Order: sequence, then C-alpha cells, then structure tokens
Amino acid sequence: MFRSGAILGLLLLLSSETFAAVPPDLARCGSAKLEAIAQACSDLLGIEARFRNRGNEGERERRREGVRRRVVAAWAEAESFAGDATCAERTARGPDAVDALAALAEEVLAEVTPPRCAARLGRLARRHCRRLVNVEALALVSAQKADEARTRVVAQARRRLSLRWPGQGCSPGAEPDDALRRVLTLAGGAAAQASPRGLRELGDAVGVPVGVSIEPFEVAADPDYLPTLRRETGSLTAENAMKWAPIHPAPGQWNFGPADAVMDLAEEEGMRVRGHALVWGALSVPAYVEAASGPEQLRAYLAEHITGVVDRYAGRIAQWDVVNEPLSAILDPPTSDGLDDNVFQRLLGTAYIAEAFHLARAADPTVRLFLNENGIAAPGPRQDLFYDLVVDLLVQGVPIDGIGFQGHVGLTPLAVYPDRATWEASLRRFADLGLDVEITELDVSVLFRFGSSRPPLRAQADDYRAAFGACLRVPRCRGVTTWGISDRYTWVRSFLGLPDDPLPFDDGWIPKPAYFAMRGSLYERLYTGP
Ligand code: 9MR
Repeated sequence: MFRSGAILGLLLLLSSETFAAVPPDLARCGSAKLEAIAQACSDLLGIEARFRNRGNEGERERRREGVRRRVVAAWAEAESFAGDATCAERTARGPDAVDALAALAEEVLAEVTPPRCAARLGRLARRHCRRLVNVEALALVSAQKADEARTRVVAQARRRLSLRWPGQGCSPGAEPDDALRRVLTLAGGAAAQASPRGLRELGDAVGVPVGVSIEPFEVAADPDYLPTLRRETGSLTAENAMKWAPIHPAPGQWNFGPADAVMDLAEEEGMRVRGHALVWGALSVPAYVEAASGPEQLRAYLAEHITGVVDRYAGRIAQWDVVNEPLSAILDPPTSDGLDDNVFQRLLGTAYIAEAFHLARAADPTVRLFLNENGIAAPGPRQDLFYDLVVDLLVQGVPIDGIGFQGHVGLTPLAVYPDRATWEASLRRFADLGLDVEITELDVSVLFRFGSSRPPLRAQADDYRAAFGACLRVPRCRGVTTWGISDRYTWVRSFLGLPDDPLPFDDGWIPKPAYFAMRGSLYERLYTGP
C-alpha cells in the first residue's frame, strides 16, 4: 500500500487533519513500522500455511528468522529517520513483535482443523492482514480516511471469505464469519506490535475506556508516571484514597485530600472516574465502625458515610463500587452462607447491601451503582452464590446498575487462569440480568503460572488478551481497569509481599507483552465493530 514512508510523508504534508496525539515524526516512524509488520503478517501466514504439519521445523524456523531480520532492519531504519526516541518506546522490540505475531498466527490457525483448512485460511488471510494493518498507518495521518478504509477493507475480506472459504468439513471455522474473526484477530495482533497509538485513544475509538487504579502520591513522586497515564488511561480508580478508613477515619472527620487529588487529575485530563469503594466489610473499616454499639448506630454510620462521600463527588463520578466483596474472601474459612463475616453482616444481615445501594442512589440519582466481587470470572459454586445474591437483590428492587469483576487472575483463586470463552460466558451471565458489567481490578500474577508451555510473560499476555477480548465482545461490558499500571507499584508486592510482576508495564515503564496483547484486543475490536 505505502512504500518506505515516502507516500505517507507526502500525505502528512497534505493532510490538515493530523492526530494531535501523534506528532509528525512519530507518525512517520510508526507508519513505516506498521508497513513492515503488515508484510511480516503476510509472510508469517505464508510460512504457517506451508510448513505447519509438515514436520519441517528447521525450515519453518529458518524462514521465521528471515522475517525477524527484515522487521528488525525496517524498524531500525524507521527509528533513525524519525529521529524520535518515543517511536522505539511505544512499540514492541522487533524480534519480540515477530515472535508474538508468529505465536498468534500459529494459535489462530492451529484451532482450525483438518490441517488443509488451516493452510487454506493462512493463504487467504495473508493479503487481508497486510491491507488491514496498512490502514493503521493511514490512521496516523487521517482518522477519517482510515475509518473509511478500515470499513472497506473489512467488507472486502468478508466478501472474499464468503466466496472462497471452503467451510464444509472445517471445524471450528466452518462459517466464513468465524474465519473472518481469525483474520481480524491476526491483523489486530500485528497492528498492536507496531502502532504508536496508546490504549486511551484506542479505548475511546471503540467506546470502552481502559482504566488504571492509582495512588496519587505515587503519581506525584514519579516523573514517568503521568505521561504514561495520559497516553494509556481513559479512566481512573483511587486504589485506596476513597475507601472508608482513609477518607472518613472518625465520625464527622473527613480526609478528602488524596481523593480530591485523583478527582482533579481525572478532570484535568478528561478521564472518567470509578469510585471505589463505599462499603467493604473485610478491610479498610475504621475502628469506630467496627466498634458500633448495635444496628441503629451502624445504620447511622452508614448513612453519614455514604451520603457524605457520594454527595461530595456527585455528578463527577461515573460509577461507584457501593459494596465491595460481599462474599467471604477465597482463603477465609467459609461462613455457613458463604458471605463475608464482617460487622455489617453481623449487625444488619445481608440487608446492609440493599441499604448501602439505596443510600448511594439517594445521594446521586445518576451515578451508576456497582457491586464489586473477586473470584467470579469462572463458573462454579462461588459464581453461583454471587449470582443468587444478585438476583435476590434485584428482585427486592435494589438499585444495582452493574457488576464489577475484579480479576486478580492467578491469585483469587490461586493459579486459576480463565480463558476468553470462560470470561465471556461469565460476563454475559450477569449482563443477561440487564446489568452493566466491567472488569475493575485486572492484573495477572505470574508466580503460580505453572503448566503453560509458553514463557511466563507470553502466558501472561494471553491471560490479558483473554480478559480484554471477552469484555470487548460483550456489549454491556463498559470498561476494563487494571489494578495499577507498572509492576513497580503493584499491591501484590506492597500488600502481599510477593515478588510478582502482574501489570502491563515493567518496573522501568517499558511495555510488556501484556501491553501489546491489550492493544491487540482493542485493534481487533476496531476491526470487528461493536
Ligand atoms: O491495592 C490495595 C492495597 O493497596 C490496599 O492496602 C488493600 C487494602 O485496602 O486493598 C488493595 O486493593 C484491593 C481492592 O480495594 C479491592 N479488591 C482487592 C484489591 C487487592 O487487595
């Protein structure tokens, strides 16, 4: 489509509608990288189609090495003529990009059997992947032209697959739509490796904000933090600042400073805010609440607290986690009813949940009210228990708008890593009750990721792709928030004391494979549409 950035350079000069977020040097470098990865996508699919199942590993690897060399050379050239260091920082490293894409091509085709179907799909997919990824180069110059081109190229791919895809006898993938989906996954994965566009912009483009939880003092103390947030985040959650103990440590005493800092930052940057969390019985309950003399006093505390906090931020916060973790913690001894044994439950029974939601609704009639829980991403007794609780509350007319799926993958429950279909079925189960759903605290522990044949960070990337991909396929899934953004500040280290690396950026703010997996899911959704 474009050669060596020359035509793009010209387009850049002619175009008045350049993305503010992508300065010209970055656009020029990014488009050259995208062109190279577009070609690599085509080449890798050709290799897959030809060598898969031929038992000729040596030759396949030799050819992949050729692709790796070509991408590395093209990317080095792109970075040198752009004269812009950020182009290197925003894409994967060349060899990693090719390896990630080769693994994706292998995975997407391997599922299609018998092998002749996979080979055929590989051949058909080549040009579509190349053309789709090249559209993203155009997107760095003109959003509007790229939107039109994207729609056209996807429609052409759909038409061509419906005419030429043999279908019968292939499984899965018998339907042209399924074949198309695989092509779009590949193109998304390829674009993700090379594009300089941040998650925030892509989240906006597909209407699903990508969020991060923060401690405002950590943002203030680290000069690399804010620039990354600006680029990657469309939604903020206060990791601790809005919880009961820090914000309302004694009756009548408020400590709004840190929460205000989160709110101000979000408003300055035009980001959405998720309020977290009004009532959490297991942790962050101040001593005066734990010591409540009886139901009446506890009710009064609840009312003062919820009304005070919700009222202060009314109209400025999009969603509140009204009650957090009503089920007992996964490692706690189960109570007879499976609910968390906390002061609210003891003094008020399950009615505390309904009461909290009614108080929040009264204080802000438009904010979306969420019930947030962990360990519910996979089906099983715990998800069933939570589901029954939610249905019960809805039947009582409790104003619940949404369910937050925390998603501390690999930790709660330990060493469980839901795949995309599992995530999707779980999200849909609750969305089918007429509720919004959202992934609110995503991180993926690598410490207990045994039994994967892939390197730990690649497996982690797959787990991020599973969660993101699922949310992006469920119309009522309104956003995905990661619990922190850089490994340096993860609660898994500071709170649990574990030497883990669960987040998409490493300690030095370098994006990890997980980051490119998230970006790939967003691109895929850009191609598939809502
Ligand atoms: O990451 C939070 C950590 O800094 C706090 O010390 C801890 C207790 O308040 O809470 C952590 O965040 C939790 C969140 O609020 C609710 N779901 C589980 C999160 C991880 O423990």
